[in-house]
Amino acid sequence: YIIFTDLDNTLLDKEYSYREAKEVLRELKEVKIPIIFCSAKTRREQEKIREEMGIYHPFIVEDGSAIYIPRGYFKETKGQPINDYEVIILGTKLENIIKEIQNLQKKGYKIIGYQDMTPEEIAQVTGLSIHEAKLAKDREFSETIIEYDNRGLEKLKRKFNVEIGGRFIHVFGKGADKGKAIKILTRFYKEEHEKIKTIGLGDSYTDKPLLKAVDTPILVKGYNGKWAELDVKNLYHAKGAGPKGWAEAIKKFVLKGGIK
Ligand code: 2M8
Ligand code: MG
Ligand code: MG
Repeated sequence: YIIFTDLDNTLLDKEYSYREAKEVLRELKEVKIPIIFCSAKTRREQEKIREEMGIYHPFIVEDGSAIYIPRGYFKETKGQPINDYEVIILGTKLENIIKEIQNLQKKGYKIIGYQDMTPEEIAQVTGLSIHEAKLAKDREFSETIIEYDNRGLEKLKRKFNVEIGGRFIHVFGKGADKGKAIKILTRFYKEEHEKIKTIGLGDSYTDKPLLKAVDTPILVKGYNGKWAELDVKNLYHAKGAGPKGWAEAIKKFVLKGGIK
């Protein structure tokens, strides 16, 4: 198995902790099963989480806008070499999005995103620490919108993908797609290992393409006690919310009934 997972409210709980999945993560590392983050979070946010968890597999950032592959991870070079990574970009640059937002702001539409806010303000609305808020503000391919009017959003939709994330509105390039990024990575793994099966875990509407792109799709419960309503074939509904449901499903499908 390889595991594709969303982060916020899936592997991380509403306080951004993965405590409830820690044991299962340890076990997965022991059996060397790749865990691939696929999230709205930025490269820098995910790098911090990778360090904390000790996970060094490829990862998908900003709602499928780019795939970061550690250099030399696959036998062949897969993307554009940038620093320690080979990078495949599906989305658009942040500056293109900001240009359009500023253009609409000048015309009187209300659109307020992270780039209009200080790290302190971002920390306030998200519950991230100020350091984490800086990492979230340091975006490359998408903007997170906190306040808006619907007419402004409609205008933005003409040029970009505009979706409701966990709590906020995410604006990213039309070419970006969590599902497409997963399919590309799955192909790379299959070039090297014939019998790869994929499992995907998510909590919200933006995870639909992620869940559709894997063999075994898992939906964890939200913190409102409910599952998001998603039309995905063979969707397994984990009983727990966030990392609790994550651990439960991984034990059932990947570790086959328990941990050592
Ligand atoms: C934003 O993403 C979340 C999860 O989808 C949301 O919209 O609720 C992004 O800005 C992400 O980069 C950030 O870490 C997160 C913080 O809650 O908010
Ligand atoms: Mg989520
Ligand atoms: Mg997410």
